[in-house]
Amino acid sequence: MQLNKDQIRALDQRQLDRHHHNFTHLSDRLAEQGIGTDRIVDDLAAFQVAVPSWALGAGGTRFGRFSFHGEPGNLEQKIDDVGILHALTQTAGAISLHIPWDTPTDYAAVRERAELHGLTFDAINSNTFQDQPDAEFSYKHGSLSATAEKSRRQAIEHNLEVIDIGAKLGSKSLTVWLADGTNFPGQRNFQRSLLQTEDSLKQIYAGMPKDWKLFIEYKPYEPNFYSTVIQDWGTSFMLANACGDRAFTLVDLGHHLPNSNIEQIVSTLMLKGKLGGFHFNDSKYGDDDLTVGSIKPYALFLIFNELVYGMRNNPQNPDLAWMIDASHNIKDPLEDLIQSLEAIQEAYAKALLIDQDKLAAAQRDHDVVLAQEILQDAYRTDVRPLVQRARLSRGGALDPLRAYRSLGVREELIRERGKHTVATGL
Ligand SMILES: [Mn+2]
Repeated sequence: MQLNKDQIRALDQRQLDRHHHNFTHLSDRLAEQGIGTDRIVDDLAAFQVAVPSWALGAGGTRFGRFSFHGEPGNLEQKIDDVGILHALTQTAGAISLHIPWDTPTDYAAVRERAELHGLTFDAINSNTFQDQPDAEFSYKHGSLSATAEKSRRQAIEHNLEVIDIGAKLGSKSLTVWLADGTNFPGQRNFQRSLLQTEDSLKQIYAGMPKDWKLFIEYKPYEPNFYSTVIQDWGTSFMLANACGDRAFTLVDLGHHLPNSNIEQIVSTLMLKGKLGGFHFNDSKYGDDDLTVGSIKPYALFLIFNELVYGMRNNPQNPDLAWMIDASHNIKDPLEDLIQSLEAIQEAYAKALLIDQDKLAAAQRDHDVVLAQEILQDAYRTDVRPLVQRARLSRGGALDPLRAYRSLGVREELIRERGKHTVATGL
């Protein structure tokens, strides 16, 4: 299924007057504060977030999985789903593949399908957190950190193979997330595990094409509950430094202990030029993988404030690879992703409203109250007309969720694919 711009434009006609009214009202108000909207709209229109191939079906927990009808049954259909998201939102211009769940069989066909939807292939993801049916050696006791040389070798080879697959699709980066860790004190030696991991990552890094980047993701716990080999940003940062200039830390919003100051982590990494990728989601307790902005929208805004500051002031940091890493247990995955994309754009727009010069002056004057007011004034602004204008400028829908429903996308997908398809993934 593919949506075309005419369908979307026709749907938007009735809402256009209201949008113009709201946009004019907001830009007049912002102009009074000396804030121009042109650049903000351009920045929003240029902001593209990758959708992972494993997030298009129903997610699950270890207790169960409730299938969603019309799920994509193969990689081509997953690309179609991201194409639908991109047509509506104009913000999901890339897909991030997971190997082996989505190993292409016909590369030319897969590339062509993505091109048809205007999609590129972003960071590719390896998987050493579960054993594959045809695997010779097990990852039960670790992969890149494994004491068993054969398991470790297999994990390194797998990552090198993932790089080859990504290269054939036009990806330029590999994301490594390790489940390696222990459940009980004494189970393994911390230093040996870390050294093995560093050595494995260096071998993978050496196997990347020269224009590729390596993203090292961290997570404090789960699936192991006593220790994780790469448990925090410091460990990831250290490993990235050990690998070289093209290795970076990847921040996943859900991969922190409760109340961690993620905006400060982002700030430090960008200062050091080592923030490579960013995974969006939201959480209440742990790695809950909930819809972006559904639980802590103010924290998301504060993180975006640091990201915007870094993007403007830290040329030493590369352009970031943005991705939504969420799981959709009870909502239609496409509706959930539309909500996430909207939340990301809103938080970004609000951060772009912050007058950084005024903020710097307030900080210099130790005017704590004013500094807080500057942030909160931006946060309290209803920026949706700006986000709409950015989407409109690229041919997206004014209201993607409404368009998704009134175009009957899910119904059409169920007609095409049937009720009982199950997408590979988490
Ligand atoms: Mn992630």
